[in-house]
Amino acid sequence: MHTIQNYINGNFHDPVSNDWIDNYCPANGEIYGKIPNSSKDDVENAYIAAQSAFPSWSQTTLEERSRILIKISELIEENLQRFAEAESKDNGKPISLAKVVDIPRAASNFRFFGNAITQFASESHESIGQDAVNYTLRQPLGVVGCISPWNLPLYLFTWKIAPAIAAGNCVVSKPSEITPMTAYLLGDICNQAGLPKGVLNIVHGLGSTTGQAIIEHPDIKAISFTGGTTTGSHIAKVAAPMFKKLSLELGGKNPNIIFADCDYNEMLETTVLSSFSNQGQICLCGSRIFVEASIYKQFKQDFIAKVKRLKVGHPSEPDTNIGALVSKSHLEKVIQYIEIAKQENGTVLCGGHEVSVKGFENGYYLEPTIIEVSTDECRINQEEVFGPVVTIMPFNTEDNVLQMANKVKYGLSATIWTNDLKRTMRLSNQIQAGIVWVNTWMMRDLRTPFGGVKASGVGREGGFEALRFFTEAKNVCIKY
Ligand code: TXE
Repeated sequence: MHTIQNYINGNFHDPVSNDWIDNYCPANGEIYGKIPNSSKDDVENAYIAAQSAFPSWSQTTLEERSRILIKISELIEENLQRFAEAESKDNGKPISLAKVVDIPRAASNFRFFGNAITQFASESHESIGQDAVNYTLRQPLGVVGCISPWNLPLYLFTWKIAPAIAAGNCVVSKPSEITPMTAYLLGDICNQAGLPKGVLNIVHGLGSTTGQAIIEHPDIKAISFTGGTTTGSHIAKVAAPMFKKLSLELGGKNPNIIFADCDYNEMLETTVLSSFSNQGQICLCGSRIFVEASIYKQFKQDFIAKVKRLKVGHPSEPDTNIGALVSKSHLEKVIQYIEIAKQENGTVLCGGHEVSVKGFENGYYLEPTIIEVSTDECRINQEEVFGPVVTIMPFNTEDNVLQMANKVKYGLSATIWTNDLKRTMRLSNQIQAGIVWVNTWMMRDLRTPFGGVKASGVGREGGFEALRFFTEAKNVCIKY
């Protein structure tokens, strides 16, 4: 059993109230540790530490900030195995995935923003004929709040923290209570890298207690949040009357649109990944697959055959493709959606059942599941399941598939498979999404804007967008 503590002002602390919650291992369903359920008092202590660190950190040279961020990145890389094991144990994801995606990406986030801040520039406007010049200052906000989810724990936690710190802010952060471990380990790394005390504070606990205390705090100037749409909407209601800056990256129900003229084999390989990577628990997964009618039968046959070969197993086995879902309640939610689909006349083409992994019978395992639907309007096609479940259905025309692609409340990402350039341009322009991938999926360049439209959120992360979010623009006008 291990005990996770809050990281406040560079030190590790028990929660003031001595209130704890259990930490579960999804691979075997056992409690393997406890984490603080931090109260308002802990958040206040974190705030005070952050506020005290701000005057000095905001005046620290960009070179020095950059050096420290890059050092954090290097230390994460040096501890790759340890971090990957911790992430896999906490989340249930295959350790092989954590080693090549989650942890390297967390390191890249620090390296990227460590470099980006040295290139972040603002505008100057010469007011010709008025003997004046205007320039823009981009100043850090002060103390900001970062709240992250459980699906890509360290990856998404650092995606927020790195730009916040790089821009000169001090942070009160909360990882998901379901997957707190790697954020906890990060505290020690920050100390080793020489990050000054109080620049980053990590408080653990439930959304309704610790998270709520962060979003309600009157002096926390901005909230960067990734998580469910319902939670995002609640955060907006609480934070908006206090005029906090908000960046909300929420759910998705992303279309994967496959035309007959695509590179078939590449599409098939990638579609397996875009459907089931991380047990389908990525907001960018393509959970609604639309296939042009002329290749539908072939696709259905090949896709089922490939998915049946995926191995559901213990996350630490090197050949495991699908690990455990993150929690018992999440597993139950996903199973319930499969039942709803059946009631709505969906046909389960493969999967649909829990898996009992030998020796780990109480783990939260589920077969990768393909459901054929005859209408795009059923609940399984409209609501975010966030598990290893995709729907497939044929389409006849570009107009028809565009309409179906856009007829959901979400608008995070979309994938299009075609070799027709004009069609690519038409669809990319008209699809309601923040990110469109053509002939690929999840290819990321950290300079690009990242975020969604409609119920998938507001604001953009990534590159200079993130640095703009974490700074306030101030215009200075000088008459000479
Ligand atoms: O997320 P929550 P949940 C979707 C997915 C999933 C659903 C619910 O469909 O099934 O959301 O998941 C914190 N004030 N996504 O309930 O609650 C919480 O502690 C402040 C999509 O697990 O949104 C955690 O740190 N914070 C998604 C974070 O919010 C609060 C990733 C996210 O948890 C809070 C995860 C409050 N009142 C789930 N309540 C994506 N977009 O990638 C909760 N939190």
